Amino acid sequence: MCGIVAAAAGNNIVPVLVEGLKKLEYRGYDSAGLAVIGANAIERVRSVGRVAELESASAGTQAVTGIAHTRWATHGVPCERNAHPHISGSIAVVHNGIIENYESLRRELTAKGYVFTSETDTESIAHLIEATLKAEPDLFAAVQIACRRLVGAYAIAVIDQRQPGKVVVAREGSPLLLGVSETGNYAASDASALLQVTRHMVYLENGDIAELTAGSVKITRLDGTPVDRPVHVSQLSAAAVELGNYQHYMQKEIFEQPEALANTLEIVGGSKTIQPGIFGAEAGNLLADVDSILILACGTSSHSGYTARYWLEAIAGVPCNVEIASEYRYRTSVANPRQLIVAISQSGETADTLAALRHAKSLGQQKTLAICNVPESAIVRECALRFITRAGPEIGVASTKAFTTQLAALFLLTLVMAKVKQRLSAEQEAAYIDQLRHLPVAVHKVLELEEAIKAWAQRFADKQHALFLGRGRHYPIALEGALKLKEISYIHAEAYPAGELKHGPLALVDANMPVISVAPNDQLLDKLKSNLREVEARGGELYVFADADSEIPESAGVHILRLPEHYGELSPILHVIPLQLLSYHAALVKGTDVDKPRNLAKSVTVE
Ligand code: HGA
Repeated sequence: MCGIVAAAAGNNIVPVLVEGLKKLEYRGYDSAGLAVIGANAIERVRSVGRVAELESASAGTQAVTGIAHTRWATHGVPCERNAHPHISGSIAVVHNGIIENYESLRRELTAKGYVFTSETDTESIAHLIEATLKAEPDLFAAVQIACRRLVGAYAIAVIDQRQPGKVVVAREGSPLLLGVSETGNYAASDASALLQVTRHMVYLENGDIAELTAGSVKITRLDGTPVDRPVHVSQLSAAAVELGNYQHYMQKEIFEQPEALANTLEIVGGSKTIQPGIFGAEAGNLLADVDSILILACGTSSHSGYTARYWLEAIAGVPCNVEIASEYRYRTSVANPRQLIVAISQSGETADTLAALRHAKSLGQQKTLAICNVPESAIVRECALRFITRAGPEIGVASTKAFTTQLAALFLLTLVMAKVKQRLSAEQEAAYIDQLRHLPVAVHKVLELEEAIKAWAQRFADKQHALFLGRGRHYPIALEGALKLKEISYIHAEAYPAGELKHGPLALVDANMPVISVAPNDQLLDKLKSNLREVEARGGELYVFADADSEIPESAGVHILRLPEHYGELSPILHVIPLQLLSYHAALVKGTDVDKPRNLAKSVTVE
C-alpha cells in the first residue's frame, strides 16, 4: 500500500525521495507527493498518477530535509487535493494507514478554527500536531503527544519549517523502518526504498517514535522512554528489485519460481529426513501437543492455505480449517489452546492477517506459526514459530512466486506434522523429499508451455467472463487462477469445484464463457471428465490443463495442454503455473497495467 520515504541529510535529498518512491511503486498507489523544508516555507509538489510525473514536477526543487509519499486512497478520492503531504501551519505530514477517530478529531479541530482542505483522515493528524505545537514547541515532543490521541493504524513522517534539518517519524500498525548512514538518516516503508543510500536498517516497533537529523537518530516510545533498536545489515540485493530483461515484474517473478523454490527448500539440504526445527527451535515441543490447525490468511495466501488443508488432513491426519483473516477477527469463535494457528502473508504486514493473529492470541491460542517472505515483518516477530519463504522480493501486485513458495513451506509443515503424528514411514518421507527436491526442475519444464499458453490468451482477451474448475486439492488452484485473471486482466472470473457445476454455474455456460479446467490425473479425473462433458454439451469452450497421462481427447470445443510430468500430491504447485502465465498473457493482450492493476495494492497494510 502507500509508501513513505523521508530524509534528513547533508546534501540535496529530493533525488533520494523520488528514487525511493519509485522503489515503492510496486506497493500500489494512485497519487504521489513530496514536501521539503525550503528557504522560507515548506515547498510541496503533488500529482495524480505516476511518480515519474512527480519527478518532472519537482525538477529544480532542492533541500536537505523532506518527506515523500505514494497514496492508495482510503478516505477521499484520488486527486491532488487529497494527495499527501498535508500541511498545517509550518508543518507537513505524510501518513500510511487509517485513523479511526478522525471524524471526532476533525470536529474538534474545526471548532478550534482549522480549515480542512481534503477529505482524508490524514489531514486531522496535520492539524492535531500543529495545534499541539502551540503548547509544546518541540516537534518531537509534540508528535509524541499528538500520536497518543490517534486511534487506528499509522506510519507518519513530519517536518516543521521552523525546525529545519529534522524529520520526526512514528509507527503504530503500519510498517516503517529507518536507514542510517554517515551522510544522512532516512525512513521508509520498506528497505528497497533505502538501498540506494544505505544497507543499515533499524526496524521500528509499534509505538516507537524517532527523530532524524543528518547526524543523529533518537528513538523513544510514545511516553518518552528511550529505546535502543538494533541495526540490521540488509541482505536484500539491489538487483533483486530490478526488472532486468523482463517486460514486467510479474513475468520475472513467474520465471523466478524454480530458483525461489530451490532457495526455499534449501533448508532441507541433502538430508532424507525433515526436522521440526526448520520452523524454529521450539517447534518440536510445541507441535507435539497440537491437535488441529487453523490457517489464517487473505487473498492468494488463503489459497495456499486451502491447498494445504488437503495435504494436512490426508497425509498428516491433522484436522485443518482455513479462515479468511478479516472474517475470523470479527466473529465469535471457540478457542482451542492446542490448535496451531498458521498465519500466512507474503509481506508479513497484511493488516487483517496480523489482526487475526493477535485476536487468536488474545483468545489464549499461543501456538502460532508465521509463513512469510519477509523475515523482519510484524507477523514473523509475533509468532512463536516461523518459516521464511525465500522467494526474494515480490514486486508485482499479483502474487506468483510467493504463492508457490508458501505451498512448498506448507508441504514441509505437512511432513513435519505427519512425523509428529507418526503417520509417515522413513521411506515415504524420503520419497516426498526427493519429489520436493525435483520441483524446481519440474517447474522449469512447465514454464516451457508459455508459447502455447500465449495462443490461448489471444482467445481470452475479448471475453467478459471465465469459469475455472478444479477438484480436490486442485480446487484452490482453480480459485487462484480465477483471482489472477480478474486481478490483472479485469476479466470477471469465478472458480468452482467441478462437481458444483450442475448446482448453478452451468446456467452461465455458453460459447462466450471460456471454461478453464485443472485436470491432473488423480482419483477424481473420471468425475472431472463427466463435468467437462456437461460443459461441452452446452456449447461451452473448454481449456484443459491435463497431465501427460490424463486421457482427455481434444476436439473442436476442447483444447488441451498437457503438463510434462504427473506430480502426485505436489501437483498443485505445478498446475498453478500455467494459470499464472494465462492471466499474464491475457492481460498483455488487453493492455492492462500488469504490475500495478487498478485499485489494488501490494502489501495490504490497511483494514
Ligand atoms: N488514509 C490515508 C492513507 C491511506 C493509506 O495508507 N493507503 O495505503 C488516505 O486515504 O489518504
